Amino acid sequence: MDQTFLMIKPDGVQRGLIGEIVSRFEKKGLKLVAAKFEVLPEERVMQHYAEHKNKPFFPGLKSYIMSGPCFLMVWEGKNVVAITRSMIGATNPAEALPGTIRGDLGVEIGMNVIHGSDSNETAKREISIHFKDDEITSYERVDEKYIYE
Ligand code: IDP
Ligand code: MG
Repeated sequence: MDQTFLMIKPDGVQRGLIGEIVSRFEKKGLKLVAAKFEVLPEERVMQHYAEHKNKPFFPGLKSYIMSGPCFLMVWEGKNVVAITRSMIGATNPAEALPGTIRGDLGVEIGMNVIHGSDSNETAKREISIHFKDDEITSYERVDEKYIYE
């Protein structure tokens, strides 16, 4: 099964949106296989956002992402990367469609509530930055036979 790395950012945590966001993925039929709650250490922020380290917005992004605890998760499901990216919506919440997490819950690009991996390769890389193999569980959800054909 495919896996992805999703993370509720400090604004989502501070605004009390963890339950709302987790609930959307649960109801979709995706499976939570790992989670932790922490302030990201600088070293992992640098690895996670390596592709953006020379962008003008990077200093602001780094201080935002380290400004409080994040809720880090690994979710599993068929096509989970594409499904969760579409549920999350466009990077800028002002452009994200209603019905998406960013479209419903955010206003500005610098406070866009949640991170989601953008490809299977990125997902593997990001999961390995934030989780050890033995922190990821494997189990059957009882409703799986009514989710997958
Ligand atoms: P994504 O989160 O939708 O994949 P990316 O382009 O990978 O978007 O950017 C990573 C994160 O960097 C965004 O989610 C957002 O928090 C931040 N970011 C991207 N572009 C800007 C910007 O122009 N201003 C401020 N923050 C930005
Ligand atoms: Mg990205």
